[in-house]
Amino acid sequence: QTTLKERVAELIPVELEKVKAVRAEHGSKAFGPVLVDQLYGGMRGLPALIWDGSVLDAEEGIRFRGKTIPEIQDALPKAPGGSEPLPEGLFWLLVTGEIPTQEQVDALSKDWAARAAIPEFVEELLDRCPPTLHPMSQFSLAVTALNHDSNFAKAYQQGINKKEYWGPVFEDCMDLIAKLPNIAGRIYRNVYGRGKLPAIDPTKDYSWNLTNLLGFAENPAIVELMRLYITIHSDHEGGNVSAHTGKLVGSALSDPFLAFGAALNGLAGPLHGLANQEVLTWLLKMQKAIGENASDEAVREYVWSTLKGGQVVPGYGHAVLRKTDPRYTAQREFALKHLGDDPLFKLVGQVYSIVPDVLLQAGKAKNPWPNVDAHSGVLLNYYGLSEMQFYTVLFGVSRAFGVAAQLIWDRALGAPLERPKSYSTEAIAKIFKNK
Ligand code: FAM
Repeated sequence: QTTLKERVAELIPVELEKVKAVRAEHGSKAFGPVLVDQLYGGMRGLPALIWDGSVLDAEEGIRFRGKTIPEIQDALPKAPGGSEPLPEGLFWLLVTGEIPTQEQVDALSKDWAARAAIPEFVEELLDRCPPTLHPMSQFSLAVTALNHDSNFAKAYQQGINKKEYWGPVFEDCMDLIAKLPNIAGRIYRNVYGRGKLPAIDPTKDYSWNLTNLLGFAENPAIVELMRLYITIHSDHEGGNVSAHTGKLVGSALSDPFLAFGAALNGLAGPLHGLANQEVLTWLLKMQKAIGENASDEAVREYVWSTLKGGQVVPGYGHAVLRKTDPRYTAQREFALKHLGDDPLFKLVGQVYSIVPDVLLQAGKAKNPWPNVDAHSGVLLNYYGLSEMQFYTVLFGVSRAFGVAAQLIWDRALGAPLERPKSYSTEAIAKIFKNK
């Protein structure tokens, strides 16, 4: 059985040749004009990055190495008796572009279980955090502290040939992913008083161990949800805040722990990963205001009051998508199978039938449809994981898969330091005065 590292080593020379050929043929060609508005408007649509792991189509949604979510649900190996893909297989696909065998996936589960322990000083760092420190701040603090044992940082200090960078970065990325369940589990148990962490079970897959560390693994349905959850939150092409931050910081040759710690701080933003938490907060506030089983009219009124209050409706809209997020649809299908007539699930459906029309009438949002966050909290809450301030930590565990895959390939392909040009408004006015 070829290991993941062996497969990557085989693929790198092939990929280097491919990139060289594409740049030789197209390197000096232009995409088209960059508009002044793009400099003020968050670079929407600006061609600026390369990433092969996933590509986002505004109409169709995400494709992981060319495959849609239903296609990977079909193709990727599953747990015995399970129907959701194992995230270990998704990581193999993101990194290699190939579907792994069950044995290769099982080998990843074992490798990550073997690497899962975190340093004692990091445990103590987390134990010192007040429960009032947001779980995402604790998460990025612990991940940054893992820099202490970074293979890449050590190799760089000892003098490593840049052609070899990808090796220690690969090791750091495997350690990073492997150590997140113990970090997430410790934060959850510290903040919500859930007692001592169980040991990692080396015979179980990543999602089972993560769910067990949180204290929910006795219910196989939530372990299946965790497999789906980690798979669909992993990567969303290269330009979203967390993926792009990881890439940018990694381009300075900060090791994967520093790069992913930075990515987590971006994910902690309410317009990005924190929407995961905000959606349930908003739904519960709405229920408190207009009661359970409220009429469509009452829900519509409440949505309007959110907008009139100058706030966003969390879980709706997207910077690229212009249709319902297939990550929302995948969660809805899971809910239809498992959640039946859960009142919050029904409320999510009712909100889905009302919000897009209101956003269209309000006339500002370019995408009135739900994104990945509109559904995720309701699923976790149904299984008893009701602490919504923790939800984005789970999003972060998953996003490590995409950020890590990019960091391996960026170093393998020699991606240079990222340094776009900034302008002053005064300069803009001068440059374009007579144009
Ligand atoms: N509710 C209210 N207003 C919204 C909106 C929403 N759901 N989505 C967009 N708008 C507004 C937006 O704030 C902007 O208003 P201003 O001109 O006053 O600034 C206007 O519509 C045009 O924005 P846009 O071009 O349609 O969207 P952007 O590309 O600027 O922003 C999002 C994209 C995701 C930040 C935006 O849709 C939003 O704030 N959504 C709610 C928060 C959320 O669910 N974020 C999670 C996104 C998810 F993909 C993730 O990263 N996990």
